[in-house]
Amino acid sequence: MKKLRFIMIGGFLGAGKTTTLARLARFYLSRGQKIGLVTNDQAQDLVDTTSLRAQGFPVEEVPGACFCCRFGDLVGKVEQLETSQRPDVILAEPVGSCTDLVATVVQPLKDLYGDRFEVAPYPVLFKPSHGLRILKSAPPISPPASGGGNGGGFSPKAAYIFRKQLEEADAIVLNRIDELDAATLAELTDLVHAAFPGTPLLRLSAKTGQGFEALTELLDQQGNFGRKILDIDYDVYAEGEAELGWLNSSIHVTTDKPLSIDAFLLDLIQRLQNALSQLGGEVAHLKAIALSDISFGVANLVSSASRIELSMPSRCEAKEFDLIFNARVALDPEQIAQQVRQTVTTACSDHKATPQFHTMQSFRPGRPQPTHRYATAK
Ligand SMILES: Nc1nc2c(ncn2[C@@H]2O[C@H](COP(=O)(O)OP(=O)(O)OP(=O)(O)O)[C@@H](O)[C@H]2O)c(=O)[nH]1
Ligand SMILES: [Mg+2]
Repeated sequence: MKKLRFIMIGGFLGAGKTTTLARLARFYLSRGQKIGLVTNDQAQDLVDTTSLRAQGFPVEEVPGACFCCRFGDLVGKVEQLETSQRPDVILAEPVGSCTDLVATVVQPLKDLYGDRFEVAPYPVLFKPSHGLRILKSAPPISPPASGGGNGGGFSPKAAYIFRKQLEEADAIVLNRIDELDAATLAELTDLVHAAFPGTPLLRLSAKTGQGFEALTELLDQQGNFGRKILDIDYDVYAEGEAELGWLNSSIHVTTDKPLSIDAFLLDLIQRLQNALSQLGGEVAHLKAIALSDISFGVANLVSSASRIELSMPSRCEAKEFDLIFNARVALDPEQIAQQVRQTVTTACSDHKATPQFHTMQSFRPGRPQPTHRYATAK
């Protein structure tokens, strides 16, 4: 029986994983292969699951904790996709604050399910907006002492996660090259080579497709990949993750007159960017999807200093839509929840709309407790 190809794309929050997976999904479909996607988050109401489904892809979600802590659920969701889609390729997106995935996901998949799954090389996306600042700062004493140092807007412990994610990659994929000038690209290339010597570096724009062929060639490779077991301090990892406030919320919005979904989304994220920057919380990723009967739109902000992007314009007006909102910000989750509630309420009022809050979960991610952890590579 032909084995199912399992592809996981890592990278920090907002690095471009979902954009890359959607491009890969379209690529494999165009090659005549069937696909299934698995998303993952600390909680339910995930923008990525909704947006990938809205794009027409078959998606299963593992909510509640990262793949490593819900390994059985990950396998269960892959099996569900096997039954419903008969896929040739599974595309999986781990939580962007999660690391140690080689020891806790890749190795167990190879060892326990090697007769059924064929695990592809593990690429990790590099996010320039935070990565440049993190790699430019002095290399951390590993693990970092609390306080001091430059975490690229985050604490040194959150920056520790960023570095560890790249350390376990079979290849580092420098994303967003469409936005980088030649000097920055050269600087980032040097910084990555210096920090992770020996790891192949690919350059990609998940948005435009530039450099995409090198990624698909890498993912097609056979060989003994996924063997970089991290030397990692779980206390620092857990503390770094817990410094990020998490919020997932779903809201139903109604108006008397049709409202431009795109203008509303942009305005909402803009207001939140302003409110959060006043509180001093570095944004890892703010994302919102609005779904009406006829279309959907997605807006994103990937760092406090970045420009807001309408990554998927809806180009429609609607009198009613569902809004799913996800925030990952280095701030007290209670404060994020308060800001989101207040901002959605005032934005709706200014747009003569009425919000109905269905769910709002805000928390700090709990300590990762992997189902399996392989200390050495098989
Ligand atoms: N300019 C540019 N923008 C990109 C590129 N790749 C992703 N983006 C944008 O970056 C934002 C975040 O992309 P996502 O694919 O959602 O990132 P992610 O890693 O899945 O984020 P999380 O799931 O929250 O960790 C979106 O606005 C994308 O449109 C790229 O190559 N170039
Ligand atoms: Mg994503």
